[in-house]
Amino acid sequence: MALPNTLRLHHSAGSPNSRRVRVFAAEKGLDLAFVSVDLGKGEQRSSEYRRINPRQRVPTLVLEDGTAIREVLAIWRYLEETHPSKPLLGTTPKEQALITMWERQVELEGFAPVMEGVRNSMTALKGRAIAGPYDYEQIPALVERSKLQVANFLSDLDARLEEVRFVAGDRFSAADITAFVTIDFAKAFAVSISEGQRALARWYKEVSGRPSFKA
Ligand SMILES: N[C@@H](CCC(=O)N[C@@H](CS)C(=O)NCC(=O)O)C(=O)O
Repeated sequence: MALPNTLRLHHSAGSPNSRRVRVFAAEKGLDLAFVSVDLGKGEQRSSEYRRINPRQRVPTLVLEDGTAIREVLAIWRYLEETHPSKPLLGTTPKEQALITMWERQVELEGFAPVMEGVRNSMTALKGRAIAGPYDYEQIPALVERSKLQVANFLSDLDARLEEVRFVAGDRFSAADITAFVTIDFAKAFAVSISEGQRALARWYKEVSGRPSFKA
């Protein structure tokens, strides 16, 4: 469904959180107007962007009336409610609860540790270990723990995918989006699917064939 692109998504090409929204929108066939925020140049901290998002992070979805919605989960919820066809957050109460449960598990046990590891190790992020309005020094000791958490996450996900086709069950959902983005993001952190993780490799191959993941 191509809609007039009156919804503006402020995003960054290299930001995994932005990608979670771009893929979600692409799955639904939504034609958003993309506004690029260059994180390397610190555009998220400019006074112009702070007027849109005082938390100085991407992504932010700006509606026709100027309302700014930040936080991936809030943006997803808005897009799902306003464009319910091709549901990604579930339709029945049970399905919605299970997708939320799996998506949160993936975010907390996979995505967040990758983010923590990357932010505490990259030279370019020195003094910026946590995204947002405040500066925090890196804690290098966290990096090894993050790698361990990510390895455990991949192993748990492999076991889950031995039982089901997609992360939350038999249908593709937002939980798959976060899981896939996490695994791609983890490559920057030198952690990837290992040889014996066949179910995870099968799922990754299937999901990577979806055109939305080019977004
Ligand atoms: N909880 C936020 C996280 C957003 C976030 O951390 N975005 C990162 C990019 S992936 C960011 O804006 N970083 C800016 C910075 O590092 O200064 C969400 O769900 O949108």
